[in-house]
Amino acid sequence: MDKYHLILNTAPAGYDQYGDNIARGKIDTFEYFSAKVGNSRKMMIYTPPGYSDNQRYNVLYLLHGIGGDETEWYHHGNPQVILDNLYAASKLAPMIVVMPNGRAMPNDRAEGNLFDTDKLQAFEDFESELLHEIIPYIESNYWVQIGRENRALAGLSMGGGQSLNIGLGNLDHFAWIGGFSSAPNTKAPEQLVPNPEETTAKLKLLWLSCGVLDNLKYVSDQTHAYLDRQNVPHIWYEESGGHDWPVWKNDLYHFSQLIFQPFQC
Ligand code: FER
Repeated sequence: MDKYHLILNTAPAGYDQYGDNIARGKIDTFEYFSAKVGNSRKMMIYTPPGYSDNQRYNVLYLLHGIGGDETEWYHHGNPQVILDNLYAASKLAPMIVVMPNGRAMPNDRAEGNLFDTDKLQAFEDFESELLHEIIPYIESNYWVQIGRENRALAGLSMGGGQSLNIGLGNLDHFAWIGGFSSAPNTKAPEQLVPNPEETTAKLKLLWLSCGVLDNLKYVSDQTHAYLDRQNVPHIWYEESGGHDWPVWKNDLYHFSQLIFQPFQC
């Protein structure tokens, strides 16, 4: 058994079902003008039950895959249901969840050939929009705490690769990072973590997960193997399933409970 392998139970039945008689958060769409892209863009934002200016919230930036846009988590993952249920069970630290569009280009819809060079480049270009426009927008419009330990970045597939690339490349911005079934846009491990000691000192959580039936699992395997060799603490969660929503919903269920609080596994 390698050092950082984690066995977690799959989320319990009902975790993604609308709970009766529980407090609910809100999920809405916000439009903003992106100077980077040069037009109006959208993101979805979940605020938790009881969201108010009585406290300051952490922020999870949650990214979609190559076939999606800012609505993908909402349409396929029901994050607001999963998170409402976890709040009702007192399992989460207070956080808002921001679901931006990770394809930073004028037509940011998931249409045409999703592997076109300009579309793949737009997933790279998103880094500067996230750091210089989206985060400042959120921090000036929501009751949030500002600082690396109050920001998490996670995503699925293409968004998993973005989270690892952007998160590990900007540890002054993020302390909690998750790659779910990360795609081949993930940088080579030596580029992701060129200085293992520095990364280890700054990280609060690095999470890697992938379904055992996923054809892209080699990406996570090689990232995990390097982190293991370099003694960089991380969670490595191999779960049942393929490149699909039951896996990513299960990842959100677990990852959301680990961030912004003392390690509880
Ligand atoms: C690839 C295969 C899959 C790739 C990206 C993906 C950039 C993304 C999949 C997804 O987001 O679901 O070769 O290269």
